[in-house]
Amino acid sequence: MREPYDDRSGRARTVTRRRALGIGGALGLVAAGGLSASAALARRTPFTGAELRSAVPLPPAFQVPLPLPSVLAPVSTSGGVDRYEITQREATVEILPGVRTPLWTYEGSFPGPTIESRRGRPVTVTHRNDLPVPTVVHLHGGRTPAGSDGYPTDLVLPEGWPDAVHVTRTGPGGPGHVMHDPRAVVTRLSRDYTFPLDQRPTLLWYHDHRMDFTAPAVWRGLAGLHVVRDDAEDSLGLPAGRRELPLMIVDRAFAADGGLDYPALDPTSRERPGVREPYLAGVLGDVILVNGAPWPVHEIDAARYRLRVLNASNARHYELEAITDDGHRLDLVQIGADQGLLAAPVVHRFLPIAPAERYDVVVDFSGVPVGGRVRVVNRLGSGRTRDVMAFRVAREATDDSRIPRVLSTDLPTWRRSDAVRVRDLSFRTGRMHGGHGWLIGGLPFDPARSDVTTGLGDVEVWRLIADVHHPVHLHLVGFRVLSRRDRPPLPRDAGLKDTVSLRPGESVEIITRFDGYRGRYLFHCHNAEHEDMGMMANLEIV
Ligand SMILES: [Cu+2]
Repeated sequence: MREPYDDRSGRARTVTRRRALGIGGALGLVAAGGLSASAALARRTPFTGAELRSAVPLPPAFQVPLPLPSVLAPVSTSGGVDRYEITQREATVEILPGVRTPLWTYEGSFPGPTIESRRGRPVTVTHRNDLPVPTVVHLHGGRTPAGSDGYPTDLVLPEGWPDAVHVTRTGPGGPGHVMHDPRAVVTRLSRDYTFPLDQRPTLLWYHDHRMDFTAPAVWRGLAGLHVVRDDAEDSLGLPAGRRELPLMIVDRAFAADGGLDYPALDPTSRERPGVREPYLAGVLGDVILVNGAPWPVHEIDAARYRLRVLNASNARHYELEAITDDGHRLDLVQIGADQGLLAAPVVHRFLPIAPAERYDVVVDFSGVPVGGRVRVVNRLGSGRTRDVMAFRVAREATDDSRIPRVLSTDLPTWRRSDAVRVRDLSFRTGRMHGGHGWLIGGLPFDPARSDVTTGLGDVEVWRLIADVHHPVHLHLVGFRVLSRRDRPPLPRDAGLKDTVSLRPGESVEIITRFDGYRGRYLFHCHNAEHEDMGMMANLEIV
């Protein structure tokens, strides 16, 4: 196992351990020894969570072609608004060759169809829920009015779902904990989500965000991409067309019947949330899927490619590197972060990516001989989870793309002195409703409680501190990383972020301005199991 830490040197310290520590041990230590001991322990673990083992034969790596998610056609473009319709429904899909896997999908596919949009041109998506459970859609990274942001209790109930059940919660600690949210706006069968998309161009993604059941719903397939573009970005000359590839990376595990395995306490996701004990810290799978295909391969030109990478995994972290078959490592030239283009490119030899983070990178394959292969590997994986995908260079090609030295000039330049408030927020394990939970500031999520209230337009500094890995995500606003471990941010913290990866024991300071819309939003850990087990809080903008 390696200790992933310093990506500035490009060298990770290598430590040998008998085995990865289970979270039971790690959590016990958190309870017994507090943060510092758990941090010392967990710093050696490359992940937070426990891995499921698939019960079907797995295909060899780099055989299945990389799928590219289809782009959804609008049903109407009149009145200055693009209108789309998406049906959420069960579908059976062949993910592993020869294996039929039932999924919950957007429009029958995993990933769901991609929505392509332009900055400032509103999009309305009518989601129809034909699934057996309530759903909620959140556009991750979208600057969206609160009514369309997918608050976890703003449910879309399926036909036949009883009216009263959606406000009753049976917590992981047992039945009887009732949570009522009088502000919830519940609809039946369908809901229109309106996205103004008045924001920097970037790769967003939409996924389920239902109270207590986000993790199993996303695991079953409720995730898709949404790209925002504008003229300024189009004019940069970056690799485009078929040389721009979205890469949605997830891990999954497969049960003996071909279905996705998931350690839910309630496999129907109807009443009882939570997962079995060994998986409380996060569910990891032993199969890596890119755009829904296991360890795929993609044929390319010997040219530059723009790779728009999203880690849509529930809990797995990656440190991606691109290695040729003769062991040569290709530079990953980062041009964008979660919330769009950087000011200038940042060159990485490998790139850590936490759940929900996106990195926009350009890789130059022109030096790879025709017939050569470049593997994308995860330095944090082991065995089969070390491989992610491969590119096979199929042909020589001309390439008139470029990476400008100046990518954007519109990044916010908030200074510490602009902040009207500084908040301390801890992300730690603890007790919730008599059972295990994940807490922010010592409290599990409660829709009825006010956690953070801020004024529209206020600049704030948040000091975040973690026990184990927690990727922290703010709805509505992008932020900049001010410091990490009281030191300057790392190269990968560049640009405008909406999710920041906290390593075990780490503190990170972020700065943002709460603008756009008033209303009730959220911030939370994007380890989906942590999120379902309490690690969410209200962000009220007044
Ligand atoms: Cu977390």
